[in-house]
Amino acid sequence: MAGSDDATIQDLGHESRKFPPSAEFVATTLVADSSLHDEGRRDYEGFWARHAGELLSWSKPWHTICEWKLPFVKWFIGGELNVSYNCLDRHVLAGHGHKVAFYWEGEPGDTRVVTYQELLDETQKFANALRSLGVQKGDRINIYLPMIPEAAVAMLACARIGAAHSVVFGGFSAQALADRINDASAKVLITADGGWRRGEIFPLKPQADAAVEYTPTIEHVVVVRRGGNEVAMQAGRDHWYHELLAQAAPTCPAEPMDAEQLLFLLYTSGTTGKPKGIMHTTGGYLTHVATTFKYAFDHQPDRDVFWCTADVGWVTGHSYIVYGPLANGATQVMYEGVPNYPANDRVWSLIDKYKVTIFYTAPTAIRTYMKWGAQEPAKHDLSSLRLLGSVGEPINPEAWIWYQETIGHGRCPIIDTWWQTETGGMMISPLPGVTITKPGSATHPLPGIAAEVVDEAGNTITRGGGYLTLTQPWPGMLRGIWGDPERYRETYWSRFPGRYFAGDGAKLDEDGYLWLLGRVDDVMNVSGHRISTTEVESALVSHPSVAEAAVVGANDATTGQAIIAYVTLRGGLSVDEKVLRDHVAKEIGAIAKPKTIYFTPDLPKTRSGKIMRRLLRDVAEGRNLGDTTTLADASVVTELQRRATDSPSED
Ligand code: 7RM
Repeated sequence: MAGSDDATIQDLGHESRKFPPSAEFVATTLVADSSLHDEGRRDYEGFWARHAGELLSWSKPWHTICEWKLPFVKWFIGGELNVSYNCLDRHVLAGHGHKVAFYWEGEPGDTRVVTYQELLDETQKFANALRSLGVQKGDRINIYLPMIPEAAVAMLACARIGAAHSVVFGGFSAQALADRINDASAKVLITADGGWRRGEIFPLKPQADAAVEYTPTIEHVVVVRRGGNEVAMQAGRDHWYHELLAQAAPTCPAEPMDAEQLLFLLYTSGTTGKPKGIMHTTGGYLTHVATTFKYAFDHQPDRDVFWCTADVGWVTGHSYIVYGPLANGATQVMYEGVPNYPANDRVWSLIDKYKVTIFYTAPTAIRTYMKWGAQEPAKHDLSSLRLLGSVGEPINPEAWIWYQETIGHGRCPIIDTWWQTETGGMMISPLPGVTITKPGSATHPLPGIAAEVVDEAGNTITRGGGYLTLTQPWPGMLRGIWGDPERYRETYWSRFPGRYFAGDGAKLDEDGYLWLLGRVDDVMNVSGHRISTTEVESALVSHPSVAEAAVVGANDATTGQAIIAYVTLRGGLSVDEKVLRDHVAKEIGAIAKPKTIYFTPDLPKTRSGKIMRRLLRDVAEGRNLGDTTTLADASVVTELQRRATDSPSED
């Protein structure tokens, strides 16, 4: 039996399919050779400095590229720039004012086309409006909005005048909003009457009102009219966005900001305790997201229409809807609602309608589309697509292959992009014109990024499973946790001295490819074997009847932990529990065979779509559930708890 002290994480999965980019893709890609990777390896500071200079406009040059006093970093010291100028003004000044920034589509089907000129005009007015409410450089502003263009305007207006924004996802409760406002001591809250979701209005202003009861620092509330639902407006405190804009002066010159000026806070809940306000600053962050947007998506401004399905409330929306794409002058689709309104083919109909060329979504969404069936995408012409991306969780090889064949028709490279709120932008991903991809592997660090897998003792390993660490600073790196430098050091820099570690397991295969293995808190220990949830889940999902699976280790008297699986089947299919257990044994070995499999129509997920294994462990071990408010649908676990007390195989 392997001792659990020196055991890292076992390497069970095997996936040998390889996909080089097609000759057709390579013919027009931005990068088709190893030059970027080589440059980044030779001199990572020089690599990022070159892109900072080439992709952004600076009003004052930096004197020092990078100052690294572990664990605190500064990039482009002495340099000045304005993020909103870089995302708007310079494109308009270059003659691209008529270019579409957003093809916006509301859930009910209403549409707006917003050009760069219009986005700049509205941002300037709203920046003036914020100033008229007393907002000054250095203040914090909360944003609590649906997916509407005003969300981007609000973020860019803050950036224009040097106020830091803190966006809270519109699906979060009044309590969650109040906690985040109070932690940041925000002065203004920007919200809407309501937005559309699943064919109905979800009210936001009443939630905002309930939050503001407990937030003494909020002086003003700005309300965008979107839902048209009746709302109460408190005189002196609450203001309609459109009324403020009507009174605002049309020009607001972009103020130069220090490269290390705080651009935003974004709260992540982490596994325990109070949410952390992750801090991102100006010059390094924009360099990171602009560079990765351009090269990982192979973005070419005169041919591409980009669609990222994330919400602006998550880091993916900040980096790859607002800052990365707009800094590159991209044309995007922005969609307000759910993917199954009015029917299960809404996403594919939007790709067809707007001729989307680059599509970026999450594995949880892909597995849901698989469950809904291939007939849905088949109703639409998806031939405009040339590149597909994935983010948020490990993508199982089976889902990867479905994405590649059924959505990409074998034509589109897939980039599986690993990164975190804390990293600001992508870290590990294929370069689509260069990397030979393997289904389920995020492949290699991007140019200018360095990662290593280490064992329990922190020694670098070159083969097998362990802990993913980052070994040199990068420009989009978090600058800290708002108000808590000690927690910053403790959370990210203490487990492996000198290395950044934020909780993910990973393995290196015989070709040096990285495979993400999920959060290390989720790793199971069965008879001393440390088994990753990701590999068992991928084995389950590789069975033709399985759409989605979550596995957890539950206390077991004989084996320490036993593997318990929760499985969702593809539409209309059924399968015997034993067949699935044997399938896992055949795919990755008898040690990984689930002891029990529960069939369930849904899995508990966070509101950003990540499977909540901690809750499933609580269910499996018969514990009372703690806080379930961060769940997308809390009824799922109640149902699972009920079933856990029944006989599992009767489902
Ligand atoms: C962008 C985002 C971060 C955590 C991260 C991982 C997981 C994200 C991938 C992934 C495997 C991926 N930010 N994760 N992308 N795991 N492959 N391509 O999701 O802060 O919300 O989450 O998400 O565990 O640590 S996040």
